[in-house]
Amino acid sequence: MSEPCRSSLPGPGDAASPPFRVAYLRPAEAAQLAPERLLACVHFGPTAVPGVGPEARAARPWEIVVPLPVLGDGDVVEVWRSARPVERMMVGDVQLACGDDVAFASLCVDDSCGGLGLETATSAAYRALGAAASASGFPILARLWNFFPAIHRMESGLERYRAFCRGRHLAFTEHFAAVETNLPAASAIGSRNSGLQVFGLLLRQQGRQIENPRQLSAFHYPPVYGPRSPSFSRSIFKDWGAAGAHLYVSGTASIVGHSSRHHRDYTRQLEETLVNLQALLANADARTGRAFRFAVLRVYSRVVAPLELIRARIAAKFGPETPVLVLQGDICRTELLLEIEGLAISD
Ligand code: 3EB
Repeated sequence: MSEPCRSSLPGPGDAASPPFRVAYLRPAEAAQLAPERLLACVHFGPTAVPGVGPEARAARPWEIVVPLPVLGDGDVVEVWRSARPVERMMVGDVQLACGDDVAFASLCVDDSCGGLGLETATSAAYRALGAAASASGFPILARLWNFFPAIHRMESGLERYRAFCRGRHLAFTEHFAAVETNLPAASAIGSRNSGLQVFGLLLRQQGRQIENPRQLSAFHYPPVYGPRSPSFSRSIFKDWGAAGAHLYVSGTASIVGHSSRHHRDYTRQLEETLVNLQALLANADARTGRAFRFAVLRVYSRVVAPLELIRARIAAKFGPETPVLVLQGDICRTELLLEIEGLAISD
């Protein structure tokens, strides 16, 4: 991204503004922003917020660091800006920034939960998140990111991603009377940092779950992929009235039905993933009467990526103006080489 997109930052007093907007900025640009309206600044690339030591860090609770390498570009900050000033609070271990209609929640826990394992750590993290969401008046989990190390390593006889899915499923089962209709859009990525990091968007009022017609819903995956299916929706639609609408699009890979396609073929996996994203957007358009386009796209690549190919294919499918961030991170199935997620908007 040679020209970070700043056009989608809201102007003050704009009645038709959605409650927040998201843009990719350079660290130096993000550092200039007044904190009052910052829901979150997610730093990609570095292992620490540049120029901010541990003590100053505590004074800047909106800063989140995801130390996945940024491919083909310098460090990038994803800025989540509220249309209104935010109120910050801690509920248990969960840091919250609350606007009028949306809140941003984040927590980072020991991914071994003091030796009990990732499954226990995950259910504890999701219990804390559910409790904080309810207590803050933003009970809807709309869009969540999950990062933890060694996603494929075996732990107590189960791959860690599958242990994570089991812990998340348990917490959702306890928290929601009906799980399948309350699942957030999500991404789950293998990282290099320690700890289980969970963060994302909470809402006061429920959005609408929209699944992908080319893919079996992940929460219906058969047991061959693990003892508990992954608890997420393919996307969540949120209508902001005169200010337009958002579609929060989960990490999407080269999966058709429930099967991974094109093992070891990067180009074909990329193409299948883009067709999946197109099908999801078309389904959202059909169901909501909107015309969605991607405001930001993020690619997670297991290997150092063919950047020219990725940018060219995304430009061809979704327009040359679409901001794209490419990160190196591990995807939840070993045969999958990449995954793409995004935020789509409509007027
Ligand atoms: C897939 O479609 C790819 O476990 O939260 C994508 C997005 C994937 C989210 C999750 C997993 C998750 O199954 C993997």
